[in-house]
Amino acid sequence: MVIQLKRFRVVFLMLLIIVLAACSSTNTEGNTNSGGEGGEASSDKLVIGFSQVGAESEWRTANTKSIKSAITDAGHELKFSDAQQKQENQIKAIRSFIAQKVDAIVFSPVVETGFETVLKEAKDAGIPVFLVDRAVDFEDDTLWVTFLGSDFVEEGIKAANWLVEEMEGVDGDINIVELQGTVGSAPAIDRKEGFEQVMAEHPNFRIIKSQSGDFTRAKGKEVMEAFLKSDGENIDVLYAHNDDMAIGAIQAIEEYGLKPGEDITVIGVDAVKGAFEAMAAGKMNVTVECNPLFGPQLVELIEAHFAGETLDKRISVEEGIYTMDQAKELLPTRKY
Ligand code: GYE
Repeated sequence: MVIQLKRFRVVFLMLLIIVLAACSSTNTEGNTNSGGEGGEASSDKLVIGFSQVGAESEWRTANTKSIKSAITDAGHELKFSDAQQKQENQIKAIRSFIAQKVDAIVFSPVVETGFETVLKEAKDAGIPVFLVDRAVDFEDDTLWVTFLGSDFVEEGIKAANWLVEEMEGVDGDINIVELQGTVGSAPAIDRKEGFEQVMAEHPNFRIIKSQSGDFTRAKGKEVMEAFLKSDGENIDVLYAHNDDMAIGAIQAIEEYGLKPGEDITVIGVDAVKGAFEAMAAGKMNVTVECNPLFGPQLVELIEAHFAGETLDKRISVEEGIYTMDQAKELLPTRKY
């Protein structure tokens, strides 16, 4: 009886060891897109494909640099693709990453919709997708592991709250022109929505013109020229969805013969160095921070996923708001 029991124990222990070994080998070899459940290959050296939006702004340049160097500094291999703000280029890039059997895809979608099919292809190939900076607007949230980026609605709210406070005591209507970001992109949709939410409670603030400047300086200048042509002296405020468009518009305002920062209050978003320079020169009034330097945080998340951790579906970057009077002091400390 005793001998039998001992034998049983030995057999049981052996079985346990086999089961445990099998489990750990599925953990290192399995390559399924677990949509946040982790349990993938070890993070020793990963091949990561990064599909970036483009090179349209100072923000984007800083973001690309931060992500690229965080990936390579951590010893991973990077495959990079710049979509030049075109959705079809991003779809092609993702398909090519799938064909090359990368371990993970980092993806900043230029617009919110129209990527379901290609992300489904990545999921079917067992490749986890990490959304960065811009979110998507579709139901199936198993198509990506996590989203890492800013709260753009909150940025619009911050810009509007600053303006309401700044204009306190001013009688009559306040006429605002708005330079929107890329049509259909998350930051353009959300920065508009957040700003309008606050404005809805203040009927004397009127958005008299609103058009896309595609997040670039050149387009920002061009559209501002058109605004000035039709509304000229009536414009009190410019709300630009990013600093680059605000900087382009500042040039248009000067060429028109008005003083940006004085005759027209200029609001931007991003808090890039160019905005601090414009504020230090008295030409821009405020910028809402949108921090692009999340490369190291992203790599930590990718590695955590491959180590089997479950990640939240949305992870936010913390940021502030900066005004003209702080610009000279803060300019030397800005990292992007
Ligand atoms: O604000 C703008 C860039 O998606 C947050 O894209 C990003 C935006 C940023 O072109 O400058």
